[in-house]
Amino acid sequence: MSEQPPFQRPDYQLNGHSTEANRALEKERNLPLTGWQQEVNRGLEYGLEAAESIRDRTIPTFSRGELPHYAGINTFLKAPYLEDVRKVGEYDVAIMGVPHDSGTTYRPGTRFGPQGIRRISALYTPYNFELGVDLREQITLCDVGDVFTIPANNEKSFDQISKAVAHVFSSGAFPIILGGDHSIGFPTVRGVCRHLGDKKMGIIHFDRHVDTQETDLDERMHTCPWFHATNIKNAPAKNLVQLGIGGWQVPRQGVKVCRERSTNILTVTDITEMGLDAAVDFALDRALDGTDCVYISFDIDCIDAGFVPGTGWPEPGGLMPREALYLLGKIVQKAPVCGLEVVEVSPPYDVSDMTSLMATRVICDTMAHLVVSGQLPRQQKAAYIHPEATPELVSEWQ
Ligand SMILES: [Mn+2]
Repeated sequence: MSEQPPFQRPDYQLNGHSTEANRALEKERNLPLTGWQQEVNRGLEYGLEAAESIRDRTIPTFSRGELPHYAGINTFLKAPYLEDVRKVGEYDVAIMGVPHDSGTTYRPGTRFGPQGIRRISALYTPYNFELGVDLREQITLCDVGDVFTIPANNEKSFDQISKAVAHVFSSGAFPIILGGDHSIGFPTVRGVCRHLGDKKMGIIHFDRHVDTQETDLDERMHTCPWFHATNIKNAPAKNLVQLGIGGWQVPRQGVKVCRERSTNILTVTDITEMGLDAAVDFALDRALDGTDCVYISFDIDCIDAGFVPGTGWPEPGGLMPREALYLLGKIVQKAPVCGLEVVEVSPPYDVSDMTSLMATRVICDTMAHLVVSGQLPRQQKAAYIHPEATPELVSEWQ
């Protein structure tokens, strides 16, 4: 019998570069543990030292931080709940819920979206392996709770939402909005635009649906946000980029508006055939043409329905989660982003919280890419934030 040759360790160097995993191992080395230590100290102070049988003396008697993941009060990522919203400007990022689903035209439940997303966000640590980001160490995050929306009244809810978003945005904190159905896309954009002065935003819209018709069922429903948002002078329709559109749920009235206003649509096939990087370039080229920042509106139904059953209008054939996260990450890294909303998560239709988890992933990835690209933490307010609120220049809708 011939002897077994000695085991040769395979060389995982790819084209002369180390693997992503190897780079990740190195990145972690440089992350501090200051925030973690502060959390431990606070836990021991507020939550009492643990019983004597507990050997790990960083553990308090009452859970007061990240651990255990199944314990505690669920703000987003267990960030501090900011009861006094006047202090929101002291944070880099503010999470706000918009529990509004009166704009829904099929199955409801997105009023529970903020609750569902916050609940499953407890599963996450603040650290991402590949990106080498630890949010607890690198940014300050708060959860301002929910906007007081008015059930069965879209217009009053819109006014509340715009006022809330304008408050957070003008404070300098980066606004992250947990929907809610997509009708909130109009008042969120309106809220940001109030503090853009003469600056402009492009909207990058992930969705299977165009959401561009003027009315639906005689009201401004979740099929209508971009018709009204792009009537605002700070948010031109030519800078609206719509990624993932297609299938059997795109109303023809909306298609007509996209044609008339020359919005920029890529279908799922467009994106996969041109390639993800080319799709990112297309989106940035259109969204940043003559504008100062980009607002991201992420409808969870842009992802194939098999991955996101908990949504109002599920549609097969959408983006794969990896594709959507790749597009999002590259866009956030390359564009000045002024805000993010994640909409259409409907926990009553969800399975194992997987749709809410996808929303959590979108939010955490966005924050991490904002850190990687140097947009967070902010050293000062972004230049496009105008301190004074501008009166609405769009005619009243009746
Ligand atoms: Mn949609």
